[in-house]
Amino acid sequence: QLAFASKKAKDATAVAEGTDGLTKPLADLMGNWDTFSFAPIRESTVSRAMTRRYFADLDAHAETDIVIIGAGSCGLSAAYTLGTLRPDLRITMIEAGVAPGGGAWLGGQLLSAMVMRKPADAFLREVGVPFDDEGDHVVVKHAALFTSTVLARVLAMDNVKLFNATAVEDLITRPMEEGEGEKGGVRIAGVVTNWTLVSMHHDDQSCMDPNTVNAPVVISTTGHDGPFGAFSVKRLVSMKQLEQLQGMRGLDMQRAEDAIVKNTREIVPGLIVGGMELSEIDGANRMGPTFGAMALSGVKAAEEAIRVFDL
Ligand code: AHZ
Repeated sequence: QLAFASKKAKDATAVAEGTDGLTKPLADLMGNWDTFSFAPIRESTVSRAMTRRYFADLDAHAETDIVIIGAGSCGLSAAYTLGTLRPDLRITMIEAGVAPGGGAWLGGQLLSAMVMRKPADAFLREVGVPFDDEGDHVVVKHAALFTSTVLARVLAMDNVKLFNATAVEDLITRPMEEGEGEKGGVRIAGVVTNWTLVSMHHDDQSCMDPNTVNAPVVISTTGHDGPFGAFSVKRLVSMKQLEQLQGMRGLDMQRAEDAIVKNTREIVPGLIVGGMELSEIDGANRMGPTFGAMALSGVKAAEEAIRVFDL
């Protein structure tokens, strides 16, 4: 204990001297709190700093290369892969929640650790998420470590913009061109968006018309059916592009994860579906708290998106 206490004291001195892994500017601040003051600012400067950037982003992303709907574990993995492989593409992520991450802030129930079956450890290595190797599977000590690391890597990319608290309310469609598919079929040409609070209040406020984002490729990863989930596939049924949804089946970890990765694909021209949203189309099992399929379905969705984009 004594040894530990004296190490802490030594560390504190080292920090003040800026020699303990902290940057010199931060170390210089420490111990000077009595004379401390922030640089001056006017409130309007803060407003303009935010509004100028947000509206410039809305302007730039009104025409984009790829839209990803949903920033859960699958959507984030798709964004990481796409953003890394194709820095030339403009990638627009739209997430209904204020907090991106979907169900991946906990490993399962209220438990922290996140399990991934091999070979999904390749994705963790790529992104730089540490894990315990347990043989056939690996364990990240906290799901939030996975989500925050992938999120940080994605948000740092110049070619990715995340619009959170923004819901996709509809899909933009065009009639399929000849030879593209069956008569009456559509291709997806973008998404219709609104701020989530607006979307949630269409019934008790007068309808506020939405905004649009044009894109030749959309990846939908909105999770299984729920208050917000399975958005695009449900819309495909209501616009008669899919006959019906098979509905997600009961839990079978072994089958579910393989099926989700294998079935990640373009469902109608221009729309790729990944993650648990897929289980609703195909009647695939759920896997419960194992996340390898979400990461690798995201990787496959990104690969598919590049293929479709390059056609
Ligand atoms: O907020 C949703 C979440 O963050 C978002 N989303 C849904 N509808 C949207 C819409 N517009 C914009 N209309 C929307 N965003 O999509 C995200 C979905 O994340 P998720 O974690 O629910 O789905 P996922 O497929 O990435 O991961 C599924 C994780 C699961 S569920 C499960 C089981 O039930 O057995 N097992 C696993 C591993």
